[in-house]
Amino acid sequence: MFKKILIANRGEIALRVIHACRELGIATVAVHSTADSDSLHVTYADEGICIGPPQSTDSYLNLNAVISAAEITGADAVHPGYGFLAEKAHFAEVLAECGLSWIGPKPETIRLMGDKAKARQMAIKAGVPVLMGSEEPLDDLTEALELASRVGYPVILKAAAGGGGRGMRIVQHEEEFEHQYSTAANEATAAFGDGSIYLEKYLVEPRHIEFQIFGDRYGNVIHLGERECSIQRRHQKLLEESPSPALTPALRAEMGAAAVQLAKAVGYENAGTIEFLLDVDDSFYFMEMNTRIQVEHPVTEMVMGVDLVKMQIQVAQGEALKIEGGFVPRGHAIECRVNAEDPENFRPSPGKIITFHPPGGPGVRVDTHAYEHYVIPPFYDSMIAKLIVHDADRDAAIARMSRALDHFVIEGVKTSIPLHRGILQDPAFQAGQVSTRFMERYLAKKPDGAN
Ligand code: MV4
Repeated sequence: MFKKILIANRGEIALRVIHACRELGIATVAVHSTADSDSLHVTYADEGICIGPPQSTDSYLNLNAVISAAEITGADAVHPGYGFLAEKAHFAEVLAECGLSWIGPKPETIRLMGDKAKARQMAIKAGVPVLMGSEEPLDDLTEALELASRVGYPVILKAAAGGGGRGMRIVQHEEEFEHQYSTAANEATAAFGDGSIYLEKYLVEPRHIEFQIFGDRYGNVIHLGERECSIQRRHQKLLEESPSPALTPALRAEMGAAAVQLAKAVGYENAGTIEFLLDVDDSFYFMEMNTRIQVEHPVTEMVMGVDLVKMQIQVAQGEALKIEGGFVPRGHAIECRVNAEDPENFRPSPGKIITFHPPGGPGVRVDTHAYEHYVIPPFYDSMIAKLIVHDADRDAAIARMSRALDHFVIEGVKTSIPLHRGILQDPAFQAGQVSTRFMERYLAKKPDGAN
């Protein structure tokens, strides 16, 4: 059993992990940059240790500094949160060499699923549907052109080392293929040091639906339902909900079984997410797997009545998943990501928070590291809070979220709260008619951003 966990992260997720550790009776070590000395994750942890200057490459991404902090403080395990070192297979390997436990999937699984072309191959092998496209990375223009015409335009070129929207190129017509192909390969080499690209049929207006999966070291794998994540802008999610208004119980069962099948095929341990694209005709296709706890995990926690971070720690300690009785979804949950940014142009709005009154009441949860007089440093992500609500059904959850947003007072910095208010009032959103194109359409209708 773990006695002390080092949290290799900052912000709300570092606090979230501290809450889980405290409830399990496990001591915590916070690491922080010099810009985060006054951060709540440092205050709430049992110990805090500075690991470097503000730039994350010199602190939160500096694996030597993080591992030294774990050794100095006598931690026996590391929780990476999301972002930073969460999907760095090498970091997990070095921890093992130092005799430290890693709260996450096996390094080889992280590496395998981090290669998006290999992940696609694994999905094919596991019998999980993928879009028409290449089974191997493309290595020759003529061959790629031939494949594209067989698949039919539009097609999408994706970097194997990309993911989450990085390193993608859409090709509408054959005439632009050669240009897009060489641009994609060059960009992938420049950005990732790996020019491998693969090709898929491009779906014009899908939904992004992801399944929460969980595995233990005894081969048990379960899914905990899905999250509807179609409301994004520039591949940054803004609002997520569970369940998806698009899924029938039958489709959920089918997609959930596919997700579990793939996770089992790769021997998955700990928390993970299988992302699907859902087409307008209800056909679904594997897109990517994320080998970490995600920002939007609370909507699953609210609907399923579980603590995913505690579960992560328990399975990393060698406990078996508790699956007797199964997991029964209840009601509907929505999460709004509150970013310190200008809702008109989405530019970051760091600085000092003058007033901070989070909402409360039944079915309202606020995951945040912010507080009155907190100074948001300019070096990191602009997300300062996650507002999550739960209620009996989708309409009730929307009403509860609208009320909670109205009662969330933040002064001193600009936030995305007005944008969320606007989204919740949108007729298409209220009808559950969302797709990856939703924000594009919404912002075209409301050029002022919201209100
Ligand atoms: C796609 C797609 C359509 N067809 N692949 C974006 C993030 C990365 N995980 C893959 N992405 C997409 N892949 C095919 N074959 C559309 C997207 C996509 C998208 C996906 C989810 C949420 C928002 C999106 C916005 C634009 C494009």
